[in-house]
Amino acid sequence: MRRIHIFYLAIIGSVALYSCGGETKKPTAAPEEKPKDEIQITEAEMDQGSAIYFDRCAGCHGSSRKGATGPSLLPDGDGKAIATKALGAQGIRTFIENGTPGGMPEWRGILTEQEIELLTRFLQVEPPVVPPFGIDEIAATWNLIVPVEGRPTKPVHSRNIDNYFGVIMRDAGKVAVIDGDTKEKLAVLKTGFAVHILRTSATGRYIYSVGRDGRITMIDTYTETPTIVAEVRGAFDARSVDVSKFKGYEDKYLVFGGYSPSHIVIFDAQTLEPISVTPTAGNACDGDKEFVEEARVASIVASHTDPVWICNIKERGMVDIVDYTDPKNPKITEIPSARFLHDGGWDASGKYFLVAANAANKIVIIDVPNKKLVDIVETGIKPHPGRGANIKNDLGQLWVTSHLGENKLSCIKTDAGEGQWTVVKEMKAPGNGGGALFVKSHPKSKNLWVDRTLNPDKAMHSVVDVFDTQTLEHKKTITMPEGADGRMVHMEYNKAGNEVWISVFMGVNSAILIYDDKTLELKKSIQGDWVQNPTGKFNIYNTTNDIY
Ligand code: DHE
Repeated sequence: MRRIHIFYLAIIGSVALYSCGGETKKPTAAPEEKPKDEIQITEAEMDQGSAIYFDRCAGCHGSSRKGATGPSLLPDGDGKAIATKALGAQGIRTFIENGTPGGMPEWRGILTEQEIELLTRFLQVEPPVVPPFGIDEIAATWNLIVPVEGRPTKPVHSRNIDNYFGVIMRDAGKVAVIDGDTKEKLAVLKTGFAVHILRTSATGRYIYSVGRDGRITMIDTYTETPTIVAEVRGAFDARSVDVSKFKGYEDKYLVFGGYSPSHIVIFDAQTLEPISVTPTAGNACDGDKEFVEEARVASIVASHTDPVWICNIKERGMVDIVDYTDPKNPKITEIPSARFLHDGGWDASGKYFLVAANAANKIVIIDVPNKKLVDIVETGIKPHPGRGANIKNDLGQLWVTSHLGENKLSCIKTDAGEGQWTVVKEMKAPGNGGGALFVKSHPKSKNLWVDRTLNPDKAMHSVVDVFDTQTLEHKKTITMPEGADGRMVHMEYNKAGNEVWISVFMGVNSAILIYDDKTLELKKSIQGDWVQNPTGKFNIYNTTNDIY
């Protein structure tokens, strides 16, 4: 086994083993002489390089650097992408500093000079190996802080839980719970490293967070102030989680998708005790041509119409429909689609799931009750919808996606009639370039909001654009107020659908901005030392009921 990643070490409590050359070596006091052309990197630098890579690069290039949305980054190449040793330090630096038109952000100004220099060496040596992390290792991390019988049976306060917002403070590894009615901060809870998304239980009582360290944290909203009642780690690296929402299974099971190791884990949703682990490695969607070991679980959604979750297996391009009626032995129906599956959401009927196959520039449409592929539709360069937005106008019921790789919003008609499952309208925001990550709307609103977070131009990434859902014309570009600084990211409506909450992150002054959805004027800016790099915001009612 080669050197083990610092994050893996933290969990398995192992001894650091390290060799760039491929053999197992224990670090010794006297460093070996290395040939002149061999990359010089110390063990401490390998650890730091792993940490930076894990945090910034693994999402697109794969935990084991074998490539996904971005190309592989292996010293000797993989036959598809250029070898990092051949690219050399200067070549690697050029990509890191400038990004690519295909959607890789420019990291100059985000990573320090020391971090960039280190990555240019780290990427030229062999990547670390992922140690096993199965049900026993998962169970060993399980921490039931408040057993079910120790929890209140109904809310012990009179607040409106439906309008609570869970807000991710990414770099702080915290989740803030804010009362959406009063805008008061109720709790700021230590969760996991770089929390990625939140989901709420079918009853709306619990909030579950999942972080880049694969840690799930369960928050109870019935207590006076929201409290952490259980936690567990499902993998070394993860992005998604959801709960059982079908009638009769409310708040019963939780599903977790591992990036590394790549597997689906089912937990008891009341306690987070692990029930089963199913590895996701297998053949890619285009037949038996390629066996994919690192088959990461990207977006997950829970069906309201059937006892199933939809788990998207990124590198394999497989949509897995996971039947949870027997959670120890879940029955999985695999639907081959396109690569690389990333983010997606429900159409307005809640019957069809639409997911971005970002490397193919396509949206995959699945008929969930009938467990079959409806269509695969070309939209634009690297679609990135988040969960998408459902709007209705003269063209019919539409599901909208934004794009990372170009300035385009695509509206796919989802209701029956002429043009169903085709792009019936495309829009552009003012200015050049893509970089959009999320779109959002609400059934009670006539607005469609889109961010441009990863656009390299500050004038673009510090604003969001609003379109009229009826005319599909651009209405307004919203700039952030004085005192806030950073990139605008991710919109979320309140329960009533008359306010939009937006995060300002990656800058000097983080903020949560609340806009009036009618006047498009700023109502409130939430700032303070507890507001640290906020990213996703999840209104309890909207998240529980998949309103977007
Ligand atoms: Fe995300 C959703 C993966 C970068 C903020 N992100 C998702 C989902 C996946 C994913 C698979 C869908 C979850 C679901 O619906 O079940 N994201 C990844 C990556 O692999 C990637 C590209 C790189 C990485 O290393 O993580 C990445 N994401 C980012 C960011 O840089 C963002 C802006 C800030 C951050 O957390 O680092 C970011 N991603 C989000 C948010 C959502 C999300 C806020 C949920 C959107 C929603 O409304 O559901």
